[in-house]
Amino acid sequence: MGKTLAYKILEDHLLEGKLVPGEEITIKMDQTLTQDSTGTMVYLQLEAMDIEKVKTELSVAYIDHNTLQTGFENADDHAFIKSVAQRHGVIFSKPGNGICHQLHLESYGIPGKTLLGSDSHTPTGGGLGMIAIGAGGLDVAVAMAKGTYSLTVPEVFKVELKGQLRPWVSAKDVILKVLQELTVKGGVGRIIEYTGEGVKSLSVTDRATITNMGAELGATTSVFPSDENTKAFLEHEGRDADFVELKADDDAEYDGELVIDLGELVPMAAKPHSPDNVDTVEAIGEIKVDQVAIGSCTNSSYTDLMKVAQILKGKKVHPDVSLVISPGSSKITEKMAQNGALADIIASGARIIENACGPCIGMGQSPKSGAVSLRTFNRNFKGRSGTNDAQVYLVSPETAALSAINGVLSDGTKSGLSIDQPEMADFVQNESFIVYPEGHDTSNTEVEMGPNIKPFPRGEAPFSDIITSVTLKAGDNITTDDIMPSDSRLLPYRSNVPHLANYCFEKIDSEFAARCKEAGQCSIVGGENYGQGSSREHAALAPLYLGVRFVIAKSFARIHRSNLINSGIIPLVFEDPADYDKIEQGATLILEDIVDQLKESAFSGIITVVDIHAGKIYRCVANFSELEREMLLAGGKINYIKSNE
Ligand code: MIC
Ligand code: SF4
Repeated sequence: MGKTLAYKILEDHLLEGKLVPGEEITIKMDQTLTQDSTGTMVYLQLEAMDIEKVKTELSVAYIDHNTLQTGFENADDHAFIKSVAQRHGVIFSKPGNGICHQLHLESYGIPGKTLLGSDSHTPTGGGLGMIAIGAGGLDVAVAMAKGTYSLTVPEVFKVELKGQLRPWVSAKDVILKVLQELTVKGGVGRIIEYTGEGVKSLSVTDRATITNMGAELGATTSVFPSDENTKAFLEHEGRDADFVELKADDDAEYDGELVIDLGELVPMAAKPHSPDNVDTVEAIGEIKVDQVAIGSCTNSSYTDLMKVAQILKGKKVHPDVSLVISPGSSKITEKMAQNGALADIIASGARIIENACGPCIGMGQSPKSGAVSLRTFNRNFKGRSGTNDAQVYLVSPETAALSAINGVLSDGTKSGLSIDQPEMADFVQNESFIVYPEGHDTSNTEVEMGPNIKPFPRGEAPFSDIITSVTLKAGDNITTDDIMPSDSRLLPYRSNVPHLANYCFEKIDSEFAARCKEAGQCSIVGGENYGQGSSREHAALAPLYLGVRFVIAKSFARIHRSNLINSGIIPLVFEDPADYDKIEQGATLILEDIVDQLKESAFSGIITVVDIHAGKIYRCVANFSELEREMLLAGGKINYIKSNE
C-alpha cells in the first residue's frame, strides 16, 4: 500500500511508537515558533526547565499579537521574550516585522520539515509541504528543550482538488467550502492532505490560506505536496536551496475523502459567529457593510494584497465604510511601497496599520456597535473583534476589497470587472527586524522581567477524592475565546494569570470567576468540541488558578485537551452523551479515589463521577495515553518533567 505525504514526513521524524492512527508517537521536532501572546508563558516554562541552548534546528520568537502599547505591559513582555531568546539561541523577530505564520513561510519554512508553534494557525506551514502543528505553550517549550514532540497519530483525510478557480474566486473560498462540508469539528483527529490536479493551480500562499484555516476544522494539521510552485516560491524568496520535491504515492490510501471541483466554486462567506456557518456571497445578498478589514495570517500575502491594490486602484472606499489593511510582513509592505501599489491603496482611502495581527485579535479597530464587518481573517467568534454585537463575516481579499468600494457585500463574479493574477516578486530578507542570538555571550544575558510578569500556576498531584462544585455548564463548540477572552484590554495580562483569571468566561457568565473562588474546587461541564479555536494555554491556566480540577464534555478540541492535561486538569468525556442533560450547574461532583481510578483507567478506559445530590453515577471515557496519565498523576506536565529529571 502506498503512503500518504503526511505519513512519509512523520515516518522520517519518528523516534518512538508506531505510525498507526490512535497510537502515541514521539517525533523529532525540527523547528519551533512562538508569538508574544502565548510566548511569555512558553519562555517562563522554558526557564523553569533549566536548559542552555534549544535543541531544535531552528526556533523563532515572533512579536506580532500584542503590539499596541497602551501601557508598559506589552513592551515589557517583548523585552522579556527578546532576552530569553538571546539566552537560549532563539531568533527574535521584532514587533512590526509581521505576522508569525506569514514570516515563517517567507523566511524559514522548509518542505518536509516538522514545525511546532504556540499558535493554532501554525499549520500555515503545510502550504510549503511541512508537518506544522499548533500546540500549547508548554508543549512548545518542551520541544525547544528536547527537540521532540509526542502526539496521537491522526488519520489522514484526503481533499482532492479538480479543475481551476475562476477569476474573483480564490483560496479562501476553497477552505470556506471545506468548512461548509466538514464543519468546525470535521478535522478532529485528522491530518487533511490536499491532492489532485487542482493543486497545480494554487501558489504556495494560496495553499497556506487553506492550511491556515485547517485550524478551524479542528485538524491536527493540513498539508500540500511540494512541487514546482513550491520551488518557484522559494526561489522568489531567495531560498532555492531549501526546495525538495514531496508528494504522496499514487496508490496512497486515505481514511476518508472529499472532492472539490475548483471550477464550480463561487465567492463564499462565513456568517456570524462561526467559521463553518458558510454560504455563498450571492445567497447572503448585498448587505450593507460598515467595516472591511484585510490582513491576518490567512490572507495578508504579497499576491493577496496586490489583488486588493488592483481592485482599489483609481477607486474610492465607500463613504460609509472604514477599510483597514494590515499587511502580513514588512517585506510585503516594502515591496508594495516600491512598486506603487501601496500608494494606490492609500489613495483609495484605506487605513494602513502595522504589519501585525491587529484587528484579528481585537488589538484595535473594533467596529462600531452592531456593525457588519467583513474580514479576510479566519475566526468570527462572537465578540472577538472587541465589539460584542458586531456581525463579522469571513471573506476572501477580492470580496473584501470590492465590497469596501461598493459599501455592500459584493460578488466579484457578477461585477463584470476583470481581475488579473498578480506576478510573484523577488524578495530579500529584511534583516533590520531580526535579532540573531549568534555573536553574543548568550549565557550571561540577563532575563528582563517586568513587574506584570507573574509566575505561572502549577497543578497539584491529585490524592484521595476530588470534591467539586460545577461552576459552569456550557453548551457546544465553546471556544478558547469564550473561556479566556482576548482583546486589547486583556492581552497585556497574558503573563499575569492571577489578573487574567478574573475575566475567565467573562463573556458567557461574568460571575464565573467569583463563583470558583467561593467554591474552592470546581468542575466544568461542556458540550461537543469543548475548547475549539486558539492554542492559548491561558484557557487552561486561568481555570487552574481558579480551582478547576476536571472538565466533563461530550468531546474536546485537540489543543485545549492537551493544555488541560499539561495543567493537571482532567478532561473526561461522557460515555453516554445523554448524561450531559442530567447534570445541573451548582451540582456537587466527586471523583472518588482519583489516583486509583486514573491508574485503573489504563485498563478499563473509564472513570466514574458521582453526583451526590442527584444520587447518580456517570461513566466517563478516560482515553489517556500512558504519558498523559502519568502527567495527570503528577499534577501536570512541568511536575511530571521535574519528577523525572
Ligand atoms: C488566535 O488567533 O486566536 C491567536 C490569538 O493567534 C491564538 C493564540 C493566542 O490566543 O494567543 C491562536 O490561534 O492560537
Ligand atoms: Fe494573529 Fe489572527 Fe493569525 Fe491568530 S489568527 S495568529 S491573531 S493573525
